Amino acid sequence: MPDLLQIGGITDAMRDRLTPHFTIHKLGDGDYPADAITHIATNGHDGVPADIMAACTNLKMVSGYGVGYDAVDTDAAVARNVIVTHTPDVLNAEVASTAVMLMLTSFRNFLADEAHARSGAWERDGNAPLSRSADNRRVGILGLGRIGQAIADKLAPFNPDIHYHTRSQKDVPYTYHDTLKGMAETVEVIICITPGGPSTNKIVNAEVMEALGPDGTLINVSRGSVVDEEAMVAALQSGKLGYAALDVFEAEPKIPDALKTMSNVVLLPHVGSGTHETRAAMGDLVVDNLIDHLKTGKVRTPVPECAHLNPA
Ligand code: A2R
Repeated sequence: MPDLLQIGGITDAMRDRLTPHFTIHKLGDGDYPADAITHIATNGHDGVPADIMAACTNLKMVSGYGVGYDAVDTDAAVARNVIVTHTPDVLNAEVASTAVMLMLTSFRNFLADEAHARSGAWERDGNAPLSRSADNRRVGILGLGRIGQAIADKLAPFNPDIHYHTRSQKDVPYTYHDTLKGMAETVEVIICITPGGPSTNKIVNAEVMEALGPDGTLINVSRGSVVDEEAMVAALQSGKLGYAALDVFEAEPKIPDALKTMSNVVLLPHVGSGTHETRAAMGDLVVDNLIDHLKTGKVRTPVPECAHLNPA
């Protein structure tokens, strides 16, 4: 059987489907036969470290769990005809739900309200303070792709005025901004849902956050690297940026301590796609790609950079 290197965890369901087809070597569980490895299963966080990619001289395919693949060097993979796959689409609805819930939680101040109810403060001190309505807002989506569109769709009942910034204008009924700063000056909320990697590194910088302003809300469900985290902490502390609701961070699982004490911030531990149902669908697609590659040489969901390596 071909040898598969497992980087990070896999579910029992994934292992059950893989074991009839592959000999699985888990990275970190002793030596693995680097020369024999033809397939790697990994995730968006761990990717494939450069030394492992180099050591696996017979590598043919990398199957990634998650839609983001910024932790895999696709140039190095393509140079060696290694096809890389990811798990797009199956998580669109879940990540969109996370983005919408972050927006609702931030605007309606539900975490403080919940604490007010739970702590007995309602009986002791009276009603909780009023919050901001999440309805009728000008919402800017940074990255209007598969998930960005799902977020726009899921927000529709809240009657938003949707704006977006991408590198190229899309055929959609929303207001396009060719600069992120221009969008930040116009909207009340920015929801980040671009890929990570060099082209989006810290594009939400101090200037953009100041343009969003003291009443503005920054929501990030993409990658921590998209936002200049240090500048965000400073902008929230000084009041130049009003609010933040974050599922992702620069150095996960580390979250800057300063954020943990701020009442104008909502923090989640990167759970955008983290439900049993969606993670099972992602796991199935990881395995489908691996088994299809083994049987037919063709994969279901190559990353765009590797699409030309997939047989027609
Ligand atoms: O710029 P375009 O026309 O390529 O539009 C893409 C946009 N995008 C960017 N927008 C502004 N500046 C950039 N440097 C930039 N790079 C890409 O992000 C497109 O509208 C969107 C990405 O859409 P999809 O490729 O369909 O990705 P999907 O499935 O929505 O997932 C987005 C990301 C993942 O890569 C994970 O990092 C994260 O969500 O969970």
